[in-house]
Amino acid sequence: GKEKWPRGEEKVWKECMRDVDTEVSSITKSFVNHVQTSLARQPYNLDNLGAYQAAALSVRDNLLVNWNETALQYTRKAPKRAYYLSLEFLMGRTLDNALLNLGLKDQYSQGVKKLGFSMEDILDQERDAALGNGGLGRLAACYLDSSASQELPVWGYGLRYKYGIFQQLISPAGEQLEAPDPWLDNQNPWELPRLDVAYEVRFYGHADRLNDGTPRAVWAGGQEVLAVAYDVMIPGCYTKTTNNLRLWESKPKRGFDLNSFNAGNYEGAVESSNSAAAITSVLYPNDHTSFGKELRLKQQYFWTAASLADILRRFKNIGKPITEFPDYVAIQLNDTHPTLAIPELMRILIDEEDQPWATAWQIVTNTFFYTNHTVLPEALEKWPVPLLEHLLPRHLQIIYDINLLFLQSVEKKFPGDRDRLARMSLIEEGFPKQVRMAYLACIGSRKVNGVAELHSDLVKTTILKDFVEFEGISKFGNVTNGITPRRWLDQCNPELSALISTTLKVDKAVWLKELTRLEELLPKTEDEAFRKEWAAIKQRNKERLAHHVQTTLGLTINTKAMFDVQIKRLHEYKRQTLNILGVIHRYLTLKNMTAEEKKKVNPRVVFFAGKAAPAYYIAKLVSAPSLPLPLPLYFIAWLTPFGTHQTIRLIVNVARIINEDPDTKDLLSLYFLPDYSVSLAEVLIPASDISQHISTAGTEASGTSNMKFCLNGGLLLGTVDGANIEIAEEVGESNVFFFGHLTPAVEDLRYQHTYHPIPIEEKCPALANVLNQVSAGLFGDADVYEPLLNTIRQGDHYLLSDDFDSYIAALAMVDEAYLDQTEWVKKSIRTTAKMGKFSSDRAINEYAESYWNIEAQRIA
Ligand code: 9GP
Repeated sequence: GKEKWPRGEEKVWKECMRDVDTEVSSITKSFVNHVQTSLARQPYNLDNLGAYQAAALSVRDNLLVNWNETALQYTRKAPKRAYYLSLEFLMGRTLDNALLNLGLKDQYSQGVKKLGFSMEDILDQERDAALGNGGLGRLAACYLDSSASQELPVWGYGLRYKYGIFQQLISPAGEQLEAPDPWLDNQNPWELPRLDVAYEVRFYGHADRLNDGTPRAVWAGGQEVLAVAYDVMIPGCYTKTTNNLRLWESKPKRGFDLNSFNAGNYEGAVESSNSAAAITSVLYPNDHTSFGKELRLKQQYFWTAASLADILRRFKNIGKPITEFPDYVAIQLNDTHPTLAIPELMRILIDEEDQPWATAWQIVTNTFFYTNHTVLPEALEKWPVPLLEHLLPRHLQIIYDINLLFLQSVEKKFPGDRDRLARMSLIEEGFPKQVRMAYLACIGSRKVNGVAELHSDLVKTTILKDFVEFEGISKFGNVTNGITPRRWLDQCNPELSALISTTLKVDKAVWLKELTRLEELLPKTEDEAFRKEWAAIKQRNKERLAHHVQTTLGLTINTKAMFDVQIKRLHEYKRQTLNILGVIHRYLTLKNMTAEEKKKVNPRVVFFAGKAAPAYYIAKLVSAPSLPLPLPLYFIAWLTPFGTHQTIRLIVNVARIINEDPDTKDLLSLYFLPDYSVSLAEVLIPASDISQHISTAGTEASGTSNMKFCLNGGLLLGTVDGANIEIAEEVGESNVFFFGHLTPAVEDLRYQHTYHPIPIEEKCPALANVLNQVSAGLFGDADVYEPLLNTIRQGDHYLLSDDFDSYIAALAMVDEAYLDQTEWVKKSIRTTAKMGKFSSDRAINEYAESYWNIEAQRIA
């Protein structure tokens, strides 16, 4: 018979189960309880960190009430669920977000005040959860917030890295130094260790086909590692729905090897335990570069295998036949990183569930969905066949089988087209042969999408062109990225959020989930009092940023100036170099101006922040000259991140000179803010007047910070690229500042650079002059910058010399527009008002409806 539930007296259980605390008195009580018991501390020695921990634990109790309820209802109703597999979740801080989503920020602020603390100080104690590099990981975090807010049954799966993205320090000379990010050192109140949820994951060993008329094989031997679950609660905004982000930690299957220990081999005894723990020790700090490192492949398999085992176990509890798997499960592959899930599910279905090949393939190709986030060739993942064979021998067999059947069907459709077969093969010929993960993700998925219109078109016409011809266009779509307005407006810009609620005469609980209602702000562009209030909020946000810089770096910023911001990962294609060369051009121009002319100039403060991929030892400036010289210089810039390190160095050294120059310092200053993070972005974005998104056309898949700035009323200066294009469509081209060549021109220009180069002095004298000044040592360290400058003088893969003049012209248009403050503020209001499309709620609903086929579940 079925076990009685609950055990004991149901009445007693029910009486004791708590609800969410909403009264200030119960909030203070739970806070003090946690101080007393969970933290074992006394009221008289409680510091801000302790207060943060107590507040967090108390909020967590509330989240858990909803989280349990959500899990229970999902289990009872067994709706189709979606799983978002991402190697990165760039969550940032949690406390403020949780308080706002629960609608309890005011009550908690009052509560902690009664106990002698300020909410601001408490919030400031929290460390960012920085388990991501940039846009891709932050997008995953926004999608979790939107899934919960839209009451969609979506779980995230990722890795619990011991060290997140490195901390960036900038030496006085402008070098980026990297320190590890021990974010778990103070304990993490937001995670729940689930030591009971653990799976064994195998590596290495050997795979033997049974050859018994079935496709089955046995994979045995090698190393087994344990994946242990840590759950992170994801609260929706003003709803009970609280979803889960499950992060895996690697552990040795056995603590240590007793045989080695007994034989006196002490190092050997702990070796396997160390190598198991290493798998989830650190986030790879490169986006847009695939390195083919064994540890990275281990991370990918460890995570996909554990996640699939967990998803399968949950599916099996429903008691349906395995062929119905895709009716209950949709799995989203965030970039190619989780592509091994495709052969892994094949392996499980064939070797463990004893399914015929065709049935297994049918299940797989109805379960997975693949999002591509870049078309940059150096970012497209390829794994060397020998490495795969060594680490995952059974998976390589399966990949070969998938490839064989796939190429047979291509041959059938395009008989005799050998070139096509070679182009489309999952295996790239060469030394060594490599597996093309994007192709595997594509053919193993039900649908494929890019992340903005232009990018999705490029995916279809470039990297996956053959696959579109073979599989038909309907498999390929677009879901333009989005951002959560909870964190990126309500939380980071509370004054603007409050003004919007008053103006719209509706509670933020409504418009934050129906962001197109911002359009109702449009008539207010004509209301002078409103414009004044709008401008005053921007000004106070600028002062808040200045205060932050003053207290953290001891620098004083001119808050009367226009704030011009470029914050993102450093990368050649994002062209921070173009920006700093533009700053130098402005400086040189100012130096040549008369006092009279200067009076007409509007002061400008330029901010940069962002991390460069660590150079480790290969690409530090010392070793750069020893690189193989026959390679074109731009290619070296791809292979090694030294270019971006030099850009940081140039920014820092230019800042040092111009911020001290009495001729210009009131009109132009420049700051590189170290250690860019989600929390820093929350202070920078609301303070920006203009932000720069200036990638070479066709290289930035979408960009999402562009959306954040615009939502906060900052105007956009950018190229016709990624989501900039759709932002301009929404807000109107007259409200953005566009420049530069368009995507279709890029290839021709690159061809010209290679085969008909024009000396830069001829092609772009203004840029040549700037480069020559740097070479002449105006900012010191002339030799140091030479390789960077030469990538522009020769090759110029990212077309700085083609776009420089129009960039300078666009900057001048920004200056001009800013002089008319009334018009500027109107543009700013219009921009915010038209950003509704870019809510991640819209994006996640598109995935839910057109891709995953899942429905919202009301948690009563
Ligand atoms: O470079 C893209 C960025 O443009 C996009 O906004 C983000 C989220 O879709 O993904 C980035 N891609 C990667 O980080 C690596 O593919």
